[in-house]
Amino acid sequence: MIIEESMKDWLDIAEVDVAVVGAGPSGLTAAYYLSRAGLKSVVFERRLSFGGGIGGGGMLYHKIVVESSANEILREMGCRLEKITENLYVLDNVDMIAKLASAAIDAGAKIMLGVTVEDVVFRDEERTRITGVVVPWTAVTMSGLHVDPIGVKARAVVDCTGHPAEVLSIAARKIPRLNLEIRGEKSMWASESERLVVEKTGEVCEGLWAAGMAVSAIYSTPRMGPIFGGMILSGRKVLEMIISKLKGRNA
Ligand code: 48H
Repeated sequence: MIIEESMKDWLDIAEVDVAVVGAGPSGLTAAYYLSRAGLKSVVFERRLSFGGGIGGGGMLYHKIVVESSANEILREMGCRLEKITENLYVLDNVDMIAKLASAAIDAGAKIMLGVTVEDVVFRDEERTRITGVVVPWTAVTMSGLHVDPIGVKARAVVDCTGHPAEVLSIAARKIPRLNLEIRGEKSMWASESERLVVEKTGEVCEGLWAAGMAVSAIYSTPRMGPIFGGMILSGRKVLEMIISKLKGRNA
């Protein structure tokens, strides 16, 4: 029964509208909005848990800070926030992890744990286009066994892997025609970073999008420390952009 039901899910996600890589704050928010908008979405998460950097709070203290612009979104997803100053709200890391994941799952997103995205699928057309991701089990990657992975087709792939921007880095290294360079984030400047990470969220090359800290890594914007509002707003923005892109492609 476990195998049969799991296989049904794998068959279902063999081809999706959007493959989100990473179940941190930006990935879970993106998955929530994408699924709510009716797009078939899957989140591949390397670890056996979701939340990404949320669990570490601020230097392991368990409170998370967000700006008022993200407060509404987090409330909508069920989080309990406390207003501290005119523009800043705090909440518990575990509250945020649980509610973000729950909201994304209830909206219809499939979150697959223990699956690492180790490559992308591409096509060289007029422009190079990313058409999916390549996934082994994380356990296989860790064991070093030679097991060839499978490809999952996606109309859009969103890199939500945080600081290392893993999917973008792979594409940059293995598809030189894309001319991508991952220079990494700059040192800390919180307010500027929060603004830029949202402003620069979007499609990096045909079919491959960036949200969250991956945006910071590719555009070399400053880091913000444990302020998570930009991650949430970035996750929502990517949905709006993907919808208008996919609609345009269908038209
Ligand atoms: C499958 C993968 C892979 C892979 C990684 O790090 P995250 O929390 O990412 P964001 O961008 O949603 O949030 C960033 C935030 O947590 C943070 O670090 C901030 C705000 N820092 C500021 C500062 O100044 O330090 O989550 C990424 C998730 C993790 O769960 C990884 O395990 C997962 O992606 N992941 N999953 N395949 N190749 N790479």
